[in-house]
Amino acid sequence: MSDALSNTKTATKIDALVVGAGVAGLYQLYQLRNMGLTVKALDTASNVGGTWYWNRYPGAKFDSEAYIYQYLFDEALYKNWSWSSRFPGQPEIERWMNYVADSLDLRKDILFKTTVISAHFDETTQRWLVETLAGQRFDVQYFVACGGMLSAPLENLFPGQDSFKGRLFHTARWPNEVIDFKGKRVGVIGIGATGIQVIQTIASEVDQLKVFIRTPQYVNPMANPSYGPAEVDAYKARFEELKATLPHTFSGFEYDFVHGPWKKMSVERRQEILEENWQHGALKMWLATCPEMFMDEEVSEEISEFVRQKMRDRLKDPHLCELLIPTDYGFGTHRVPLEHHYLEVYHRPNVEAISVRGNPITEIVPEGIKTADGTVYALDYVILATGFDAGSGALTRIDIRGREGRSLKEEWRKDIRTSLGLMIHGYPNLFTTGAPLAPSAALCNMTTCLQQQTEWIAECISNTRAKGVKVIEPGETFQNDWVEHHDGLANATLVVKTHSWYMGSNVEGKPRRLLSYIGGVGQYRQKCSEVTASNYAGFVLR
Ligand code: NA7
Repeated sequence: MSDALSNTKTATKIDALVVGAGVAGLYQLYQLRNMGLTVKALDTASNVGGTWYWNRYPGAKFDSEAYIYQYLFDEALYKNWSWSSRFPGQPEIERWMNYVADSLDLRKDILFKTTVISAHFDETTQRWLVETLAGQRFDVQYFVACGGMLSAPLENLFPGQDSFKGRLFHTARWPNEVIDFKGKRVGVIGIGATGIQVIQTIASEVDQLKVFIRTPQYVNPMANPSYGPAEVDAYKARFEELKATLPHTFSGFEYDFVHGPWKKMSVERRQEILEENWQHGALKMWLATCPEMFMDEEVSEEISEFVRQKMRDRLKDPHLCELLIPTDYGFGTHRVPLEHHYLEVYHRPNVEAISVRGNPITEIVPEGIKTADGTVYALDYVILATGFDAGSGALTRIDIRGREGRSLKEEWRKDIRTSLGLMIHGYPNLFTTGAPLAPSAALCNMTTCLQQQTEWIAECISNTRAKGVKVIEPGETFQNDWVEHHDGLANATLVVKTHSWYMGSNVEGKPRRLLSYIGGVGQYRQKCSEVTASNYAGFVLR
């Protein structure tokens, strides 16, 4: 333990500390406070929102239906908010998160502009000592990390970034100001869900847009109708139904696999289903066509080819098709972005798609982006839509030390292991949401899963306190069994063969493992409930 942390005299002593004031952190704070605990939430941001505070880049919006993304624990909270469309943009989502914080009177217990830098478990007191960047200290029984699955941006990727004469942005650290793109030469690196939203939004504004493409991306057009009073009333009337069904589907959305064995259906019927799901204009095509898409090479190829043809029909130009249509991995084996006229952007005369697959970006120079062949692309703005150190990054960017001084960062450098993504062996009373080995953002509608996880945590704390238990920690065997179960499911799928943040392969040196549980949201929930019902069998309670 550091000298600073060993000095507990100046530490604020409370029951629980929550990291993060996003979807998970807000609800976790609310629950723990309602249980009578003294609790504070800390956030680096200057306001609530988490993901929806940071990701204010042009075109940022939901890929989950708004009425599905809302919390379902409080009917009034749900019904007193109305969305303007099926997939609204970031400003509206940020307003909603502020509405939640105000409605639940959460602000009084949140410290903004406060970054947790370390959390050390003190074996003498059996409590966590948490320190912030500004030197504040907290002495807490429960350390609840709700820092987000996609919150540690990959910002410093290229040598020479500081030398760039123009402005350089990472999408997840977008400034809270209007950026004028008129007359600007802009380079975007990355075509994940984020890059696509940026590109389709700014293409018509900029003077020149250069898109640097390493891996082609399957896309699915978004249908985004506006909502008037009739539509709003209709989805609000489904509150009870949504509450009853969402937690039990494969992905926490309202749709699920319903068609039975894929190969038993006729080719015509399969095409009909694909067309229907395609026209649905949401993530249904990906998350509710058939489970075989994730397991069976033939089915994967059939569905991938359907999507490729849709893309060819729009792109037309063979060169663009070659650049932008994936051929070496299956549709849905990583996140499928929704888009709106994105492919058509490449037909604009001011837009150029540049493949950096065999000719990687080597550095950022004062004038712009330089590739391995020596070409310098002169730019005014560089936009890094380069993603995140997902799942583990929010936790390893904090110096977390468990029993016997073990370092989470060091341990996860070798192997990323958790128990249900909710706790970690060796780290008593550390609770996590959106962490590896739970469904999380990759394979779940985020709010469905975060509600379930924060409720499990609150119940665990309540149950153990009621029994006079001070400390709970998953046993090594429990954790090994969970990792084995998780890997068993993951390794039977095609997802583990595809490069992406899902596998941690977007971060150099990160151990490769499917970060999200692929057994389904319903099954995950059941397994968590079984642990609770068994009075935490396999966990050590002291
Ligand atoms: P993603 O999905 O991780 O996408 C990052 C993109 O950046 C992807 O196209 C990468 O190409 C590209 N990238 C990263 N590094 C480089 C370098 N060095 N050169 C060229 N291209 C690079 O992040 P997003 O922010 O779009 O989305 C993350 C999640 O947020 C998303 O899945 C949703 O759940 C919400 P690559 O594929 O690695 O070749």
